[in-house]
Amino acid sequence: MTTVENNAPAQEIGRDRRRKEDRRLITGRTRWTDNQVLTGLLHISIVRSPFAHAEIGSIDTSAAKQVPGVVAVYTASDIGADAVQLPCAWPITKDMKSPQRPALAGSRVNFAGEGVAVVVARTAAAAKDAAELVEVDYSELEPVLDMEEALKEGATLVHPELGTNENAQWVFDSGEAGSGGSAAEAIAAAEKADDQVVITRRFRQQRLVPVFMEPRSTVVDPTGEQLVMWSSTQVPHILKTMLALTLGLPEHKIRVIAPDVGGGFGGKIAVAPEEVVTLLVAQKLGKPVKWTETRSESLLTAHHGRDQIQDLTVAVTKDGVIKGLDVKLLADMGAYLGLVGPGVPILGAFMFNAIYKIPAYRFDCTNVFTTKTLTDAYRGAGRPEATFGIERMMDEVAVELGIEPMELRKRNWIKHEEFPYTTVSTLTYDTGNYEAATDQAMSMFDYDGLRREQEERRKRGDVKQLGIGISTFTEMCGLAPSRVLGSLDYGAGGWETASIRMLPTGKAEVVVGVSPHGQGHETAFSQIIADKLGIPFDDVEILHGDTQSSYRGLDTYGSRSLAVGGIAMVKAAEKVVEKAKPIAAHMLEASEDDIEFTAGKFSVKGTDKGVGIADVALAVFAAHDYPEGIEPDIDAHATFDPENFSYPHGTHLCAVEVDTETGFVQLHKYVCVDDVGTVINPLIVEGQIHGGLAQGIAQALFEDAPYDESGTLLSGTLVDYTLPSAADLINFDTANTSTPSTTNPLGVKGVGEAGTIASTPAVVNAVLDAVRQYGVKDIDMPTTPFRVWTAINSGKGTG
Ligand code: MCN
Repeated sequence: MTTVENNAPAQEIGRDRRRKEDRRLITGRTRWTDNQVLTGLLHISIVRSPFAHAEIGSIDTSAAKQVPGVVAVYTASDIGADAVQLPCAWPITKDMKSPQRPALAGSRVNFAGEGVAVVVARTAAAAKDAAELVEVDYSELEPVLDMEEALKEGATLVHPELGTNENAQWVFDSGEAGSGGSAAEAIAAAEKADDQVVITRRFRQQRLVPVFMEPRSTVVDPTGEQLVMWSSTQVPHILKTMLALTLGLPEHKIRVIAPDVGGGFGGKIAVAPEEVVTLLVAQKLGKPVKWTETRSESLLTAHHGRDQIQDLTVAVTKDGVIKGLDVKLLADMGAYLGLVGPGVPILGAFMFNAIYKIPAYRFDCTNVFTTKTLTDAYRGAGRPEATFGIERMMDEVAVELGIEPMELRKRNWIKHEEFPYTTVSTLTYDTGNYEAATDQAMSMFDYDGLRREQEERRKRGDVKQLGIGISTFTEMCGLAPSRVLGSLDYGAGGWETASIRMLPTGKAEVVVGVSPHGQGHETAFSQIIADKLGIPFDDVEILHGDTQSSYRGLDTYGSRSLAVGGIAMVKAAEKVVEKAKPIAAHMLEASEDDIEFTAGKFSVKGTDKGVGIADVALAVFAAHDYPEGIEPDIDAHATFDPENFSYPHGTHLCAVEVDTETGFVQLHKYVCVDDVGTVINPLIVEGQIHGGLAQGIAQALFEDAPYDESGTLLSGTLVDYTLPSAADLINFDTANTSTPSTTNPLGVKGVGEAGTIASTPAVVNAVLDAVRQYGVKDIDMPTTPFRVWTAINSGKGTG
């Protein structure tokens, strides 16, 4: 891969630019939220419950108040934190049960780690020391830990006032929707037919923690005309509006700044209780206040991801053609509802049918409250879970029917000539070519060669057995379209905005509504603007993450920033050119109809007369001589709301070596070929895929956030939560095919979640492929050496 240095001439789109933001990000020259220093800044530490479920009796703050440097100690009611209702923006059904979620618990705690009091001090260290001295009198209640038990009659209730532990049930039935047949009928028919079988499997999605590099941090300054909040958030715009709605503050008096943010992976899509507590304390004292979490606090209280039980049933002909799919999910919400938590499993409803032509489909999801940390979006949100379910199932069907697993997939997938294709779950996939991506992946992987090697190792009875795993995937991303999200009862639209400010010297400031937390937006977006305005890459500045300069936006998640925000930029650039054209014509003393714009230059057709866009920007600034009836202004603003999602897809192939004596799984080879439509920056796309793969593989092999029987999180440190390092992974062989999206003018599809989605089932399928010969049927994730060893030795598996 070649890398060009900055300042090279256009064509920028498609070029491997090194990320211009990285110098500042990795050399400490940036300002993270925790680096904000304000005069008189106070620090807070939150006192957290060690119990999963308990009544709060008295709280004794006297010892904490004696610690030198402590300014105040507040319980929930002292600052009104118990009366707050933190928002959930995705009420998935009209009668969804929604408990009150306070910023600090007043009378009862519902998960270990929930805040009950806050210490304010002159230093962060004093606040932490004093927090340990706050005495809380708890009366323990029974924890609620198991989703199936929680739904039984007579179960202890997390929120007794709701009368149930069920948050909501959400059902899609293609028979009723008219997008396919009845899955129940297809399954009943298959049970009777000689040439069909019915296969049922249960899979578990363990709990994961979106471990971002920069822990969450918030600074609130209430001393100016506006209340200013800096926060390491993914959603500064949503946060601002939600703070106004939740706390009854005038929205125009709030400014939220997300400075450089060190990772989010969905974990910073929130209106966090700690953000609200920091604000309430700052308001109470009239002083700037900072909260920065410790790593353990982060693992315990920042929202978790996944945590589902999936029951899948397929009806399939004996030659491998799927006739019907029934999916029943239980999704653990934890103790409260996060910003979009209830909707996360529902996103999966549209993806269980994946790239396959499934004629009948039913999806039935029940969200359940337990006394655990709440769950919400984690990279892929709903789509990795669905992809795992269907891709594990495809392998199970292949084994049952004795059909080669890739061949089985081919018998069911949508062929490239069938696009656009409307699926059984009602989405219309605009473009894709599963055959092309798969052919390339198979040849890069040397699939046949590895199958031969696998056979030889089996025959020899090697200690290290080879397993080969396949996963294909597609995902709906680029969240938007507002109309579709609206039909899902999602509380916000899905549009995105961009403004271009042309400076007198011909440079462009581009203000965007999305904001990065590691995705390289400043580089990729500069490439787009450089091409569209025909100005040098280095002449573009991307401004983001401050609701004062970017007053309208819906932020970054769902791999939407390019496919939605990037298009708003293109539209704004087109408007700049449109506005500049009459002025250029005037400067060139030509008719506007005779002017054409190419590579940054307005020229008179058929002549060599022309002016650059920078000349027009200067003329507009000087504004001595411009056409009648035209404003001296070529700045532009645009909003884009696509009609459809974008649908990246790919084929991932994984080979693992399983040590049959120890159960240790070593990655042997990993190939993925992804189709993300037009690629703006191949280097960034590759980086996104690599990061996604690391997280998806980590779910398969390493990460887990389990609770003990008292409701205590067992992975509250990075010693216990097994985040993989580079040493645990291998070099990935990645490549792209491209079928440009027709839902946006750049033809792009999102990439931010792609790697995470397909990699988990590819790895688990590979592990099982290695050990099925010992009678193993399934192994729960993560497939740790202990689980693999136990499965091999019991011949049953742990699933
Ligand atoms: N890109 C491109 N060509 C394409 C698609 C994307 O050049 N065809 C570039 C984009 O210009 C952008 C990057 O790839 O610089 C990712 O783009 P996109 O797919 O639009 O995703 P978003 O920018 O909206 O990022 C969100 C996505 C999500 S949902 C999670 S979770 C995630 C992810 O991005 N969290 C991340 N990637 C992450 N990367 C880092 N380093 N840290 C996180 O927390």
